[in-house]
Order: sequence, then C-alpha cells, then structure tokens
Amino acid sequence: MSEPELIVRFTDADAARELRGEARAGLTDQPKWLSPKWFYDAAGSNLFERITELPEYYQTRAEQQILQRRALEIAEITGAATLVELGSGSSEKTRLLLDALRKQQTLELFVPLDVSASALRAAVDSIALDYPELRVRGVVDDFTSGLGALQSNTARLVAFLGGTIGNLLPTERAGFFDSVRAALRPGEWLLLGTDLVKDPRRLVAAYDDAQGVTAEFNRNVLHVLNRELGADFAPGEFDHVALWNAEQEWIEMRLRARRPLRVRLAELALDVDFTAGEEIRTEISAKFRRDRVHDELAAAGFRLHRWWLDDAGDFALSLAVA
Ligand code: AVJ
Repeated sequence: MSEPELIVRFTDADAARELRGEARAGLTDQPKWLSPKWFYDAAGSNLFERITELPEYYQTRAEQQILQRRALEIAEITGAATLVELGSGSSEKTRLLLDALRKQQTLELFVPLDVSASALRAAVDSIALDYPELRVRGVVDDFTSGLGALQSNTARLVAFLGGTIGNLLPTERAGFFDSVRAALRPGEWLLLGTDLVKDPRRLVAAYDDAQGVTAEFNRNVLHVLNRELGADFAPGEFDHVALWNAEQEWIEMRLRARRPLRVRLAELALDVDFTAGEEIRTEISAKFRRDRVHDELAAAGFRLHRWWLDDAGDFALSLAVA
C-alpha cells in the first residue's frame, strides 16, 4: 500500500478567519444569516450522520439505491482513471464508485476533497487500507474554491453527491458549475446528486423530523459560535424552523429567537440584538427538476448525458460531460 497523501490548502486558521468574517457579516445583516458549512464540527458531523438514518430523511438512501444500480454503468461510460469526490465524507457511496471503477480496471487515483481535515484524514486512511493498489490524494479545501487541485493527466470523473449543491444560492451554483467545467477537459465527467421537488409536507418533514435530530443539528451552529468566537448564545432560546419556499423551490432552515435577546460575541467585540421571533437563516437546500439541472449544467458548458432516479422518484443522479 502506498501512503496516502494529504494536501492542506485550507487550514484551521483559514477557517477561523472565515468564520469571524461571516459571523460579523451575517449577524449584522437584515435578515440575519449564517452559512451551513459551520454546522459540521465533530458534533455536527455526527448529528448529520444520524439525520441520514432518520425515516423522514430519504435522500441518502435514495442516492445509495441509484448508485448501487448504476455504478458499473458509470464506470463503463466514463472509463475514469481519477475519481475526484467533492465534499466527500460518505464513504459508503464512494466505495460503490471505487469498486465499479476498479472492476472496469481504469482506476488509478482517488482525490477526496473536504474542508474538514480530521474527517478527510480518517476517510483517506480507510480507503487506502481497503484499496491498496490505489493512489489516494486527499485535499483539504472548500469545494467552492478548491478546484485547482483537480489536476491529473488521466480521465477524470468529479463526483458531487448528497444533494449538497442545493446549499448554494443560484448565483453561487452557477459559479461552482463554471469552475468545475473550467477545471475539466472536454470529455471528462461530472456526477451530480440532486434532491427533487416533491410534496412540501414530505420535504418539511425531512428537515423537521419527529425525533428533533435536525433541530439539534441546526442549533449546533450556535454551539460552534460559542466555542470558536466566545459567544454566549443559549441554544435553547432558539426554535428550529424548517419551511418550504415555494417560489424559490428550496427548503430554508432558520433559528428563531423565542424572546428578545442580546448575544455577545466576545472575540468580535460584537453585541447582536434579537427581537422576539427574529430569525437567523442557517441553510437553504434547493430542490430541483430535470429542466433546471439540465439548463444550469448547459449554461456552464456541460451536456447532461444520463439522468437516473430512485424507485420513488425522490432523488436524481446526473451524469454530465464537459
Ligand atoms: C448534506 C447539504 C445535503 O441539505 O439536506 C440535512 C444537510 N440539513 N438536514 C441537506 C442537511 C438539514 C443536507 N446536505
């Protein structure tokens, strides 16, 4: 087995600086916002793992079902020698792709990219153990800025799974697709997971589960601010809100102050006031239709080659070519 490489392009200090900038910008804005990437400290990552097992949260199982059925076809069509996985983490899905590409005998290099160095190190080590013939090069970076690391002379397949693309606003998505397209040569591939528009009651339930795991996940961002920025949020003073924005076709998660509050962020020397009922938007999770996926990919210069659904038609996996 060759030692896995780990390239760190986004350090803890970078993350800390970015969190400070965003917390100041988002909590002094009207309405208030924070970006969802701050959910994922160790506790938040564990909570997300629990979300993926909830009865209401169908997305992970749906995507897994599609990959189980289509991984070999993906390997045949793409003949990829390099698999790049953006915002990895979910190693089970990765393994379906790695196994299929290995069967196809094209696979040489696996490049998982994630902002969390600890999660990435663990993922890289376990993949390297189980795929001893594979070169593994982990890249610690933000997927929205980290695409320079995609370099490789061999045929590449970039996988962006889980529906995480939905966390980006439409303009951010356009920039993201452009930068992936710019990093690829013609004939190389993008595999994209997207959650689909459906009955809003099912969507809201998926983000407001009966056990309250998603509520805890949402409030976790306040614990992150308390720890990282010396803030004094009382997470219990905020209600979890999940709502369907029918116009934009996205789910929004918010944290709603139960009563008037003043929160101190010591490291920013900032006091933030909340009126009763005032909210912080913590996440959008866009839901797609085929036309939108097709059009957004086309706008970036990708051609949609395959569109696969799970049995229930809840989730889509798109294979697009540069
Ligand atoms: C990991 C971004 C795909 O948007 O569904 C789960 C995160 N938020 N429950 C999603 C999440 C609330 C999830 N993604």
